[in-house]
Amino acid sequence: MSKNLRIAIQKSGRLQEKSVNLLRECGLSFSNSSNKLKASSYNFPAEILFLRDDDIPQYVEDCVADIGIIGENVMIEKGKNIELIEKLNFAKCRLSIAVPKNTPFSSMNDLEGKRIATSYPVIVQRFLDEKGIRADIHEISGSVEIAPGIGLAEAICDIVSTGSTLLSNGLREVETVMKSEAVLVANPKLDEERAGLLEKLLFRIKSVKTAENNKYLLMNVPDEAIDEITSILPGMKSPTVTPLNMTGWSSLHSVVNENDFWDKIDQLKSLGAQGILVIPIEKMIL
Ligand code: PRT
Ligand code: ZN
Repeated sequence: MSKNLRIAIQKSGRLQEKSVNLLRECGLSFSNSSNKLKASSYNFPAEILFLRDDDIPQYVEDCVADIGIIGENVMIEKGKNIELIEKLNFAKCRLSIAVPKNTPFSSMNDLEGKRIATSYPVIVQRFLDEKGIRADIHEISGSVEIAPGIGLAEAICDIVSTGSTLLSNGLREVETVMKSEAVLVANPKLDEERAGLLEKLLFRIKSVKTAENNKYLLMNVPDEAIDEITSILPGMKSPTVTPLNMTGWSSLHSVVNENDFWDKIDQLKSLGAQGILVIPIEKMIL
């Protein structure tokens, strides 16, 4: 009997929806009802396991799941024997040290001998060791941001994304310990069949990621500007140019990266491009 790739994703929480969407964009269809523990994909040999994110590293190490999607912070904190396969570009955040907003802070040395509340004791301890600082780590599992207010700690180390939780609790971010995003992890010893399935899925994930980072551009350009526009919009090979039913004008199609998107648009406008349409790309196979 041929094997399934067992994929562990978060059952509910911040990673859930995007993990499901990513797998669906990779062409896996499966039912996603919140009370289920697992679901089979109808059209790809995969089984999706819905778990708490904290448990995923252990399950992947133990071969209960072959691969999983978790935050990099959880991957590092758990320290299991699992492999980081691909960063996934969502659930971006950072793990930061914060102190009450009126507490003076000039460097981590100010935390020598102090108490730091966190849900990430391993990562914080490693960070303190690197800096040569001795502090007491108080592990708490939730609502870390209230620790200084109730006298449990002088500082905290927690996940920050917009910063509004810190702000509303009268805290100030003073040091970034690590950056994190969702990552695909795998058991390092997958058998050949499952490693092949992972390879196939990874190819699809990369196509989805590339597509997300690129836009399809369509515009009308004066013929005399085509050469210059081609040089700033190389596209995947070179742009497609077709004549318009109007002398001196053509339609030009190309692909542009999200990172320098607005710069390119400014350049195109100054070269006389008109009627620029920007279209999302669903998949991009390079
Ligand atoms: O139930 P389960 O154990 O599966 O879920 P969980 O409650 O442990 O995790 P969940 O769903 O909260 O987060 C899953 C992962 O999302 C984390 O491990 C991070 O990798 C990532 N992530 C991204 C975040 C955030 N952004 C985030 N903002 N995780 C938590 N937060 C919390 C943070 O703890 C703090 O309370 O949001 C608050 C800060 O947000 P801002 O926007 O106010 O700064
Ligand atoms: Zn969790």
